[in-house]
Amino acid sequence: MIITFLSCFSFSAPSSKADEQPKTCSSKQFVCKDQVTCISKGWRCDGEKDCPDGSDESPDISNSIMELVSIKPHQSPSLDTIPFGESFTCEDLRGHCASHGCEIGCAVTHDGPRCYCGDGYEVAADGKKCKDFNECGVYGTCSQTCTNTEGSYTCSCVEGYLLQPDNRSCKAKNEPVDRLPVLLIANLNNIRCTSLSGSATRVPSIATKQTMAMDFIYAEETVCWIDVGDTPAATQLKCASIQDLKSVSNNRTINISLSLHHVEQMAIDWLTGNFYFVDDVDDRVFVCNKNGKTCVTLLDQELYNPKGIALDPVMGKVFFTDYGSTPRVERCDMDGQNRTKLVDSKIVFPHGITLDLVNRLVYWADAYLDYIEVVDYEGKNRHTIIQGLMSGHSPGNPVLGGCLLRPH
Ligand SMILES: *[C@@H]1O[C@H](CO)[C@@H](O)[C@H](O)[C@H]1NC(C)=O
Ligand SMILES: *[C@@H]1O[C@H](CO)[C@@H](O)[C@H](O)[C@H]1NC(C)=O
Ligand SMILES: *[C@@H]1O[C@H](CO)[C@@H](O)[C@H](O)[C@H]1NC(C)=O
Ligand SMILES: *[C@@H]1O[C@H](CO)[C@@H](O)[C@H](O)[C@H]1NC(C)=O
Ligand SMILES: [Ca+2]
Repeated sequence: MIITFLSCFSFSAPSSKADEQPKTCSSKQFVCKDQVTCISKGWRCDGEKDCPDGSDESPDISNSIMELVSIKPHQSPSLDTIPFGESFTCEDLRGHCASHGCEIGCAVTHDGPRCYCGDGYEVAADGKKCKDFNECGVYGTCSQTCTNTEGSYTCSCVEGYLLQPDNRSCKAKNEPVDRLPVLLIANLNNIRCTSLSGSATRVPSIATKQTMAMDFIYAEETVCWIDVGDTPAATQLKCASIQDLKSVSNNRTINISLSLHHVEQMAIDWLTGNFYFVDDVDDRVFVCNKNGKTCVTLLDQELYNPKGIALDPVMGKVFFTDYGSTPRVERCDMDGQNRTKLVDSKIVFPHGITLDLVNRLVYWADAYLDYIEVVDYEGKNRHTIIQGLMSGHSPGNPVLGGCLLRPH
């Protein structure tokens, strides 16, 4: 909720003043009566003369200075202003507030005086007192665990993660410490391991044909990918071990009884070693066991172009995207049961999908609407993370498939 306030509340007056005298004032500034000096709008009616002619404190201050100020209820007033045409004087404003009985701060709005509170507080139900604002109720306050406190909040991290200097973000610990985070990047010719720190350690690359999908089993230091061949039979699931991120070994093909030729994405259940695939031509989601001998189709009804897949083996959930007549983000159990729509509005071309396993959130990218958004496992609390990220990329471009090696 945003409450709009009229300006002219008592800001504490900054003592420094602009040396220059620009002829055009920005929308956040007040033009003094001399028509030359620009001062911060927050300096008006604060009991201190900031304009050379004192017009910012003039008792007959004209309606030209009256503007609406938007503030969030739990924050101090900001200076985002909208023109507002009613005539008040500084005295009027102070008079209105004097009798209003605000605990902390008062501002005059077109509905009369309104109280506001400092950072970390919001106006209580009586409209006058201030009470703690629950920051943890706001999406994105902390990257993992949030604890509300009186007037503030604290963020903490789950096991395996370290709180960062911003006191809000969590980063995976390197455990063991000599196992550095690595980015795997697949392109037309190889899968390359790149050190995230940019250090010059020699990291191996695996020669491939065209890699369509890729995932990593952290505990086994194994990367698996689909090598697309010219024919369905030549399209194979391959895996290789990258020991200590130094050498590639146990380079192998896993024979899969179902065709992988049109598989868009895959995900490995690191608890069972099962492989999950989405095929956007045969329009199905299927799963194969670790040795590829047994494959089962999980879903093949009401799927039009399944594109992305992500797993939460601990919760036993599969998440996937589908586009076509009704683009969607969906969820089901790892056996295909309990299929549930999470998102089916404001979505056109959902592509990649990934999970925040700690906070149980689902992120997906829409290549047409050009956003990355997030919902919880129930499809609620939807937010836009990035808008306009992929401008310039067309959905058909071979986008690099990267995946971060981190403890699951
Ligand atoms: C994080 O918390 C520490 C200890 O409470 C404090 O010294 C530091 O200033 C905080 N950092 C930020 C960015 O708020
Ligand atoms: C993996 O095996 C294939 C075929 O055996 C071989 O062509 C390829 O070079 C091997 N790649 C690595 C990185 O060992
Ligand atoms: C996979 O199939 C090929 C022939 O189709 C066979 O030569 C190979 O031994 C099989 N590999 C495994 C691990 O079964
Ligand atoms: C999933 O389905 C099973 C039975 O099919 C049921 O017992 C369970 O409560 C369902 N879970 C959810 C989250 O709907
Ligand atoms: Ca609080």
